[in-house]
Amino acid sequence: MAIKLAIGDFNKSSWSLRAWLVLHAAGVEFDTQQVLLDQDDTHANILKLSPSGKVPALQVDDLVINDSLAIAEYIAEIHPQADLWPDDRELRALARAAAAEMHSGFVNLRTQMSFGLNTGDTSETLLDATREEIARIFQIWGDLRARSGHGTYLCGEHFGIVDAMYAPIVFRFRRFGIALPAPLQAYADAILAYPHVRTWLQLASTRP
Ligand SMILES: N[C@@H](CCC(=O)N[C@@H](CS)C(=O)NCC(=O)O)C(=O)O
Repeated sequence: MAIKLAIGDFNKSSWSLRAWLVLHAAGVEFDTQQVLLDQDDTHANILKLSPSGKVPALQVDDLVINDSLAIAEYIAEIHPQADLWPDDRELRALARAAAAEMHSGFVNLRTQMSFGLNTGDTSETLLDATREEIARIFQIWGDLRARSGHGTYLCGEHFGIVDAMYAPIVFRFRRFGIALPAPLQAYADAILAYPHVRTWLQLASTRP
């Protein structure tokens, strides 16, 4: 089986990071094909790899799956041993809801707090709507962690899809100097220490 993941720039493409993390968390061997974003030919180049004109896109032989969450679900199905969703049905439902809320929501936060891997001290005044979304993310993280026994990650000791979906938020909080309640800061630190996140950061330091 030939598996290839089309991604954007390491320091710009938060959706690519999510899919890339899920593949690594499941131990999938794959090639990465990078398309630079914000170039004159970006759209044409992505269309050669992704019918939606967006990255990430996963190619498995002649199957092309666009969209980070669809890729994550596909990988979870073919690698059940990777435990990408929690075993407990209720916790799994809440983890899926949290992943879906990230995927479809937080528009103000995503617009105002652009993704980036630097620790920049961006001092922009955040809109109330953005602050409300930050509070909602604290609530989601706190609730999942409380329900799963306050482990290292959102649903226990296992890095899963829900963690991959929120990993770019950790970077945004770091970049914009958002103060987190102590237990959530510990979670953010665990994400930053997660080996595959560190690999992404290393790759980002040598590539666009
Ligand atoms: N809902 C999609 C969003 C994908 C997306 O917006 N990707 C951006 C990069 S982070 C993109 O492909 N931008 C290219 C462009 O707009 O030209 C997903 O979850 O994969």
